[in-house]
Amino acid sequence: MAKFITLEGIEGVGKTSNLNFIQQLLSDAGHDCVVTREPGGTALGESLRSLLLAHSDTQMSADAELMLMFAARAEHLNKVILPALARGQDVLCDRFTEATYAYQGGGRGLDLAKIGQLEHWVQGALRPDLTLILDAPVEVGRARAGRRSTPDRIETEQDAFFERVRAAYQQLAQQQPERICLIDAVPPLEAVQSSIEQSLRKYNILD
Ligand code: T5A
Repeated sequence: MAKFITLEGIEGVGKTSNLNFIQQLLSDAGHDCVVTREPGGTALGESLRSLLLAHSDTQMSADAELMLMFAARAEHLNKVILPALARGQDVLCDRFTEATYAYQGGGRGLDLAKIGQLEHWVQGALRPDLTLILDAPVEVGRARAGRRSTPDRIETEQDAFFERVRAAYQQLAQQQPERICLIDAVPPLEAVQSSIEQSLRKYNILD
C-alpha cells in the first residue's frame, strides 16, 4: 500500500539534504515515489508560498498565515497527494501539518484546537504514515542555514520563536510515537541518514 511520509524540523536542520536520500532508499526498494513540498507543490501553492515567505507583508496576521498554509494544503492534497496515493505511489513531502502545529501553534501561539479544526476540515482522517522530525538546537540550524541563502520572512524570527517551534515538534513526537519519530540531526549527515534508514524500517515503510 502507498505510504505518505513527511519530513519536518526547524530551519536548516537538513530536511532538503535528506529528502533525496529517502527518495533513493524508496526507489532502491522498488517504491514509486512523488516528492513534493509545503507550502507549495501546486501552481496555487507555490504562489501562496511566495506570499507567505516574502518580506513584502511583514505584518501578516497569524490567523491569515494559518489559513494560507491550509489553503495551500487543500490544493496540494486535492491535486497532488491524494491522486498519487490513489495511483499507488508513495508521497514524500518536505513539511506538512506538523509544521503548522509547530510554527503557527508553538511559534505564533495560536490555539491548537483551531488548527485541529482546519486539519479535520482539509484532511478528514488522513495523516502521514510516518513523520520524521529532524531535531537540533536552534543555533545548529541557524549556523547551517546561514551558510546558504538570504533569510525569508519566517527565518527572520528571533531565536525564542524557533525554540518554541522546536519544543512543539518535540511534544508532537512524544504525543504520537506511533507515527511521529524524532531524529537527532546534530551528528554528521551520514549518521543522520543511518538513523533515518533505521526509522523507515522500524515504521514498516521499508521492509
Ligand atoms: N511553514 C511551513 C509554516 O510556518 N507552517 C506550515 O504549515 C508549513 C508547511 C518553509 C517555511 O514555511 C514555514 C516553515 C518554514 O519557515 P522551507 O523551505 O520548507 O520553508 O523550510 P526551511 O527550514 O527554510 O528549509 P531549509 O531549506 O532552510 O532547511 P533544511 O532543508 O532543513 O536544511 P538543508 O537541507 O538545506 O541544510 C542546510 C545546510 O546544512 C547542511 C547542508 O549541507 C546545508 O548546507 N547540513 C548538514 N551539515 C552538517 N551535518 C548535518 N547533519 C547536516 N545536514 C544538513
